[in-house]
Amino acid sequence: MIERTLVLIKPDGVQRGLAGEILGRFEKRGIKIIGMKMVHINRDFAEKHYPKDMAKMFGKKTLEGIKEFGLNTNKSERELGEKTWEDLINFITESPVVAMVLEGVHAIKNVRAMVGSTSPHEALPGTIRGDYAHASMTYSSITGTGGRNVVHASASAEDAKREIALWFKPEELHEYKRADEFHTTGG
Ligand code: FUP
Repeated sequence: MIERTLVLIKPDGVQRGLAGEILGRFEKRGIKIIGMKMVHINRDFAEKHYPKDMAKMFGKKTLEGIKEFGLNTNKSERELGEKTWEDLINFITESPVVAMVLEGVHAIKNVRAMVGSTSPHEALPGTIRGDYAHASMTYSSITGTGGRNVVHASASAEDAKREIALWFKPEELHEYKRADEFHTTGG
């Protein structure tokens, strides 16, 4: 039940000076940081983290958002998706991110819950995205600003495995005991 998950403090989070605040939230919850580094990734690497086939899903979501907010577009679902994906790649490569591997009981689900919904306008107060961002993904798609939702967290066990292997070498992950482990995980 002890899981590992990948978290990124995205360029907006780092530029806004939120890195300490964000990683403090995980630390205080008893979730252990077992790897951490600052990296300025290039486009090749970004395309591995966010594969181009995501554009299809972005196109569908963007079109749904445009309809939901009573707006119109003359662009196709495909055009919208590809543009949103390009904006995301530009955003994630614009400046360094803080990458970390977190470990804890049901860490994948727990961390996702702390991060909140993908679109900050739907993220609940108390979550990271709900406390530090507010613009919708539809707004970022229309304005071309990239999905500035402060953090990334692996969505499933399969994603966590793939993403940890992409971002960290085995020797960059560490084993150590936290002083409060007896209380947080019985360790
Ligand atoms: P999440 O699992 O919360 O990271 O969300 P997704 O996998 O659905 O999307 C990955 C990233 O793409 C999000 F963090 C933000 C960005 N995104 C957009 O920029 N526009 C969209 O319409 C949807 C997602």
